[in-house]
Amino acid sequence: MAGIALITGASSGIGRATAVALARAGFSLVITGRRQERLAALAAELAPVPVHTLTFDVRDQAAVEAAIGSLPEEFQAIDVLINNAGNAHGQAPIEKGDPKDWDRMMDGNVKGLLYVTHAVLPGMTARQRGHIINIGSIAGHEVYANGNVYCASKAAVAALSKAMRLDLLPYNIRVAEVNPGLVATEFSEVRFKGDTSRAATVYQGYEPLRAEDIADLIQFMVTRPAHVNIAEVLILPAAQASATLVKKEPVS
Ligand code: NDP
Ligand code: 8X3
Repeated sequence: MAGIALITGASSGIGRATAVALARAGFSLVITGRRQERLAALAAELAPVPVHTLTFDVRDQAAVEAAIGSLPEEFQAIDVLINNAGNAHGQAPIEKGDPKDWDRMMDGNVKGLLYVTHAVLPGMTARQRGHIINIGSIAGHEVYANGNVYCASKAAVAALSKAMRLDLLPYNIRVAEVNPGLVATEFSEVRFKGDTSRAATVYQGYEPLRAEDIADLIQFMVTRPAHVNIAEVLILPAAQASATLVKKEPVS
């Protein structure tokens, strides 16, 4: 067995694909999200790989602590933490933004990542080993118009990834940040609050990344020898050159 990996946001997109890839690579899994039925279906699909599901909202610190504290003994020694849960909510100029959306993004993408990390770290520091991969974004390194709070939340992930790498060095815990560009998942449906046709236009006229492309990268990163830390990666569709420059063909 390669170890135990806990993946947040495994009910969809990048987290789900990462669960599939790491199961194939020999990891036992703890998969988390709010949609229990999806997690249960994924666990059944991955059988006989040992998979434990945990249902919680990463914004609820008490729920995060209780869920991770409830892990059965055979899933407690987490080797790899993939801090993936997160979303954008809305895309509007700052003066028209909805503070409820701002809360969802800062509480989920930033504080949620911190809460999960806080719950997992005592075991990693005690064992003097671990590997944490934070899913940032190109948006955390390049602000774009109307991206304001989402970009800020991912800039915080970038700062926290660097800070965690410094602070956790004494414990032999590797910390890395993966920064995808455009990946076709449920991300835009969530951002545009269920407007599927608007969401679809984000991925039209070029070939976006697939969740499996990010999962491939993560699998590669977590299976490097213990002395190797691929600390920061920007991964883009070939048609994307920056947060806003995408070579699109006209859609007929
Ligand atoms: P999806 O919407 O497909 O998946 C998001 C996942 O996060 C779901 O499993 C969802 O689970 C979980 N999640 C969201 N909010 C919470 C919450 N409050 N509590 C618990 N779980 C939560 O999007 P992606 O797979 O694309 O997104 C995954 C990560 O990748 C995010 O951090 C996103 O910012 C980042 N990213 C995405 C890019 C893209 O273009 N798609 C590009 C760059 C980064 P559930 O709803 O069941 O709780
Ligand atoms: C998701 C990619 O460009 O929509 O982080 O911000 S983008």
